[in-house]
Amino acid sequence: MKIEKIELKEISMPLVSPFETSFGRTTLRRILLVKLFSDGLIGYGECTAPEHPFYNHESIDTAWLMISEYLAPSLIGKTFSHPKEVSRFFPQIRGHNMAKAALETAVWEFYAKAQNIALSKLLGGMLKEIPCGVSIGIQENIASLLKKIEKELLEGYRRIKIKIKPNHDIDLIKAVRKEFPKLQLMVDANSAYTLSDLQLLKSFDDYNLMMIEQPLEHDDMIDHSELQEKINTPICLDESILSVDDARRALSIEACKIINIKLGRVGGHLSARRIHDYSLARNIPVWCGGMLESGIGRAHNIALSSLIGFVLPGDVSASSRYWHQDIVEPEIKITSKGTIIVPTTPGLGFEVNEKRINELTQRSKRF
Ligand code: OSB
Ligand code: MG
Repeated sequence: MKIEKIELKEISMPLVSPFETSFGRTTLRRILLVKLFSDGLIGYGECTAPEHPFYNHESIDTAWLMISEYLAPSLIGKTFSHPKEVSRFFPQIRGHNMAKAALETAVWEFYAKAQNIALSKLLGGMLKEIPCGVSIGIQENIASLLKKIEKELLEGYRRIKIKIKPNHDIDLIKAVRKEFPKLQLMVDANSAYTLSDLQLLKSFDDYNLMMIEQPLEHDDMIDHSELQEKINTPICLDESILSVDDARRALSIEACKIINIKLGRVGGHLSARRIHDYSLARNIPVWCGGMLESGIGRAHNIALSSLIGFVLPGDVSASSRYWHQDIVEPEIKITSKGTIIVPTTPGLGFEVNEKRINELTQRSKRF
């Protein structure tokens, strides 16, 4: 299979409601889309890099640069027999996994279409529907957080994740727990704490949290290991895990008990599947994280989540939570059981609305 042409587009999509984490607030998503052409087929990928380099070192602008200057040119005209080979064609660039994943995932989608099978099937996914949770950003006050949780539970979501940061933590946890004693609840700090917050983090143990996601520095497994030894709440690593080697290192020092797998952060489907397989073999539960994706990235997340190790509900939820109108059809919906049905049609299993994409396009480039 020869990659004949690559198209890169930046689209701009306003979020239905702003999303706030410990590192900032997003109201408008700038999203980079990749379209690969070969043998009359198209493969779609999405770059999950955010607008600013606050979650990790990448931003949409660094990804645009990496893809245009290094990654896309290295793939043009190359022939491959399986998407596993894609990274071999990339130049030796350190990091920039989200930029790489945009292309890598597009190749998988494209290959699934060429084989006339669903991407989930190509990846080896067995689950027919996936359990879904929601990630709720930092709200104005506790009352609006409780209201939002109630609404999501009515929609059918099975687990609620709330974002916390210093001075926006224990009071929220207490209030949510009091209102919803049986709720599957977890918190995500996005690296907002240090070991000096040990007493506070230890106090979370009283609230039966499923896990605390990335409490400490994005690149510090040693401190997470020390923290995990001292608290009962399982630690889930997000930012710290960029590869299966990171997963191996983290588990070898018990820096976490759960791993959040994000396609962009780990560099694509091959790496995501390796982390999944490694964790599964060690009875470490994994779940699929989200980066406020459009329908294309979301559909990739659904396919990934069909692997059997994804036993915990992911941050993969319905299009309507993010967008007034998504760029795929039909929109991604959840069932009354709080699941998403894994599509069985070839590739991503959703139609891409090119007309809508064109309306949203801010810049584009062809290779
Ligand atoms: O840490 O999981 C995170 C969004 C942007 C950056 C980081 C994170 C998130 C989310 C949202 O939690 C997940 C989603 O709903 O897509
Ligand atoms: Mg997170």
